[in-house]
Amino acid sequence: MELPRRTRGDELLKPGELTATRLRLRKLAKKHDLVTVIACAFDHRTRMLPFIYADTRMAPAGIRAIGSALADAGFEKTRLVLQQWNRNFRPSRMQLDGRVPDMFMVSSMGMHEAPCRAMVRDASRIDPKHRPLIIVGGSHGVYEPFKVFSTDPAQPASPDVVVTGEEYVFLSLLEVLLTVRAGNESMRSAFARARDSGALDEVPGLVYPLNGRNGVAEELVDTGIQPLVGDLDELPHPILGYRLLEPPGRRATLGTHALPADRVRKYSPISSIVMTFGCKFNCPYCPIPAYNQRQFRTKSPERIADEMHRLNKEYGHRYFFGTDDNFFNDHTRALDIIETLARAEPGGSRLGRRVRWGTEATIHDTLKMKDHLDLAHEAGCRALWIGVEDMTATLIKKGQSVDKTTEAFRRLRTAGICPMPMMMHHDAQPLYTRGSDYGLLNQIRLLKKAGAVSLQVLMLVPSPGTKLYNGTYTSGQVFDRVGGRRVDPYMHDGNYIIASHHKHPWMKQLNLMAAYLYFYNVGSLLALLLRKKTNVGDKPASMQLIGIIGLGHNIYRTFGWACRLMFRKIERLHEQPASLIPMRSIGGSQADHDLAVISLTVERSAPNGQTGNGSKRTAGQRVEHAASH
Ligand code: B12
Ligand code: SF4
Repeated sequence: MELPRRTRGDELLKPGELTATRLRLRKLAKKHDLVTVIACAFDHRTRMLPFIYADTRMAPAGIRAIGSALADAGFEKTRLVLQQWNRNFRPSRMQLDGRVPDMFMVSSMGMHEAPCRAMVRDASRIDPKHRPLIIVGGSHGVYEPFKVFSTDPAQPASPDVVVTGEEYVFLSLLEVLLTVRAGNESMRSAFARARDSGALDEVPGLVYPLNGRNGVAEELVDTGIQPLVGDLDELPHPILGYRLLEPPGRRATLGTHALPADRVRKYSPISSIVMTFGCKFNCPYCPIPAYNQRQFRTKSPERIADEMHRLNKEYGHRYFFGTDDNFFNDHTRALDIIETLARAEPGGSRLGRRVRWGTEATIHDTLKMKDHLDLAHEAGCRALWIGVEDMTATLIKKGQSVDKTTEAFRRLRTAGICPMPMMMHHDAQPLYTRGSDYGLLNQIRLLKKAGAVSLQVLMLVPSPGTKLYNGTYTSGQVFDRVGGRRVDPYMHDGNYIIASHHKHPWMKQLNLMAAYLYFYNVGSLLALLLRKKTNVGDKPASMQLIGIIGLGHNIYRTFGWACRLMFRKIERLHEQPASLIPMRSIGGSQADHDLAVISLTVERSAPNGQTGNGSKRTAGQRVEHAASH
């Protein structure tokens, strides 16, 4: 099941609404001296190809965006802690500006659920007199907010609220809280009063618990699907968030000062940058179109140029990664952006010469833009991550084929842009086929020939918020335990075989290794080093080196799992994960984020320390597959 859409015509905020909220908050901020710590949850067990470098060397945009929004409103006493860099950080020991923070927030993706919940638990140990208001946000909160609430009376720690939306939702929540907050009342107490008065129900995009006697949530109230900001120029400038980063270290506590501006680039040499959101395709394993409520949202070309220029000037950033879902989705707007970036001379020198950027696109749209790829190169574009998934379009059709992929890759290479294919492996695809292009290795050979510079191969795994989610579970495809070992959230990254109807799922695990080994190996590295330089310079050789090192991590982490799949018993799930705590909308009807609920029987028996409650779902479950972006 996908996230529901708001009423047609009401998906986007009115123009100027986010800007007006920011201005109102600036006025309110003068009366409130808030200290905030935001942590980015990161499970180090996910460190593998194809994410091995970007996962830690690119400070995530989500947490920075919320930090920027706070700083923009006037709350400069904010610190952003990345578990990627500070794995020993303990929220129970945090102090900033000599105080326990007023708010502690966690940003988390689904696969980082374990450290996210651990941080919430740890923060809840703070003496209730000083305990900060605890907020969880990020993509995990967007798709499965119920998963971060505890159902275990022995460990009842849960966040006070989950934000299921973007900056606007968070700032609206803050505005409500600061409006009711009296003097230097704690934020938790202001939150409780706002909740009890019904003021939170005016803010779509929240899920908050109503606690029972044992401290465990008895019910979750869902205020609905967020409205989206349509004009991304209304977002606070990303320059602000980088000033708030906690320096990397091994301590459990926070440093006195944030990471100095001149050291940001050392730890985050790549800067992710929001340019557009949304995609016109409708792949059944992808939650993105529904998340964006079928809208395509962009920043103006001038704003993008300004962000790149200022980030380059202030922090020295030269490499940018667009967080686009499909950058070329709207050809006119994409052309506008690349024309502006190619021409822009902020600060008196050509931006296209100072910065290098990459982003995501589809084969179909890359070919539509084929006459403008030289211009894209002039604008600084040097790499495109392309969701090819399956060159024969057997798995999914989105305008790709062997010929089209080959043509797109050749044109990109000629223009000096690296094609970075993202592939999906699935049950029906053999490792190798004779006389056809269907096999995984056959396709990788074609990609190599066509000039692919890097490779991503992920197995289709359930992904919340997608059309396929429900069926994957109900068909018994998803593993619960293998040889008694539970499939944990960190394994939902597409690198582990955790859902398969194949007779020998271990073969699928080995196929992934074989695919990477076929692409990344010393022979290919040497061949690239000896070959004469092409339009993409030495990038293919550098990617080979990263790939060879990364592959070591994949083998180390997943080989044992392959053996387990080979020899041990596989126990399967037949129902999708659902909230064990009853959820309701503010009007009492089905909650928008409780997508699984069609019929349920509540059975309040809390399983030990596990997410969820004892509700039994019998129908309408969703299952997801989403391995790719
Ligand atoms: C860039 C990116 C990556 C980069 C991340 C690098 C980095 N360090 O930043 C790389 C390539 C490494 C990556 C890898 C993976 N990714 Co990825 N990635 C993205 C992508 C394209 C952009 C993320 C981003 O920066 N967005 C821009 C920011 C501004 O938006 P945001 O993160 O959503 O944050 C906003 C809100 O969520 C909210 N928010 C965020 N944090 C907080 C915190 C609080 C307290 C509050 C109140 C609000 C809040 O406010 C923010 C501002 O609007 C998204 C898709 C997308 N378009 O968002 C997928 C996405 C995040 N990835 C996803 C997945 C699944 C993965 C992988 C598992 C691979 C896979 N199977 O697809 C791996 C995991 C790797 C790992 N070890 O973590 C999923 C996550 C789904 C989920 N349920 O959590 C997404 C959403 C794509 C999808 N399927 O829809 N990814
Ligand atoms: S997988 Fe890619 S092309 Fe398909 S809907 Fe998602 S973002 Fe669009």
